[in-house]
Amino acid sequence: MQPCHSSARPAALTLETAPAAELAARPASWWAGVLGVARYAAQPRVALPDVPCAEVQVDALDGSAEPCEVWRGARRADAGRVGALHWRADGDVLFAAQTLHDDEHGLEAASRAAYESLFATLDALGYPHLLRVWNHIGEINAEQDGLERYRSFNIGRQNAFLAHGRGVAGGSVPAASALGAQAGAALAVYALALREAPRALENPRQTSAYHYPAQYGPRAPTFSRAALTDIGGPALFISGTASIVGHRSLHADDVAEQTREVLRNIEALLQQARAQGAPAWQLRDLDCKVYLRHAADLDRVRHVFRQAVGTDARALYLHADICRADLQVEIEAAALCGGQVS
Ligand code: 3EB
Repeated sequence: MQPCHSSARPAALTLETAPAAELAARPASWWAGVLGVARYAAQPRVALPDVPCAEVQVDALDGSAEPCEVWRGARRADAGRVGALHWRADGDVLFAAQTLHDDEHGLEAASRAAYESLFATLDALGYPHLLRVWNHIGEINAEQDGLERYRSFNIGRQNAFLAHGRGVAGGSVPAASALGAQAGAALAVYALALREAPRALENPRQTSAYHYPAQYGPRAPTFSRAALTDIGGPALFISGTASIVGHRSLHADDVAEQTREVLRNIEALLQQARAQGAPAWQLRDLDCKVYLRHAADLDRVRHVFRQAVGTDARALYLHADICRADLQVEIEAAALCGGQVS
């Protein structure tokens, strides 16, 4: 995946996507500036050289073998471990990854524990501001003890925010996504955090997730629709975005139309970012991940996506359940190139 093509001023944070086998051959010097890795493979594999690696147990859909996202900072990074949490940080940005099994005390407790140890570490290291969090939950739509697992996760997550005196609505919540993973997979939480607070964005087409009505679960999800920051250059993180308008899922039986609705939501967020002084990013400037509930939808979704974005669109297609049973597709994005946040 090529980095910025139009950039006077690239962010001091870069994203590269490469197959796991290629990374294994990189020399130690190459790893010095790496903050962390997310590896997408149904089966977790060997550890990387002292770099936090989120093992996300989902399959890639477009033939790429075990794709890995590599986050790189501007300088040589420090690293450490606190229990199950592994972090690396370069003075501006911290990457942290953690997996926790939820079989003993349940998913709500595991979610709360994951976020509590994340917050304790961020506060201690001086990177208190969550920028972007990725969550993967095995059997996310399954019911357990009378509640859908995604809804139990939301309770645990929100309780951790509250226990650490963090706001659960408005400008202080991070961009995020929450997707499924292989049955039996440990809860995987990985995140980017900053020394300075990013700007949270909401989508005027959608009810803020932290204000969703109780029909979607006893506790609302704690995330913003996007987060904008400037770390050497501008960077925008668009949360997992689904076919939701207001708070309702739309086009339940039409994955192509769901994809178009997602793209309208992402366009609306790019517009919000511009209103906040971000560069005039277009869809083609984004690094995307496209999550599909059904592998058989790949061709249909990819066709709509390429029609809208162009054939050189940068997208990784992953097979994962979406957090509402009536959603078939979700897209997230990052813009890391060019311009200036004024
Ligand atoms: C939605 O808009 C779709 O719980 O962290 C998207 C992004 C979704 C993040 C989360 C959930 C989350 O509600 C689902």
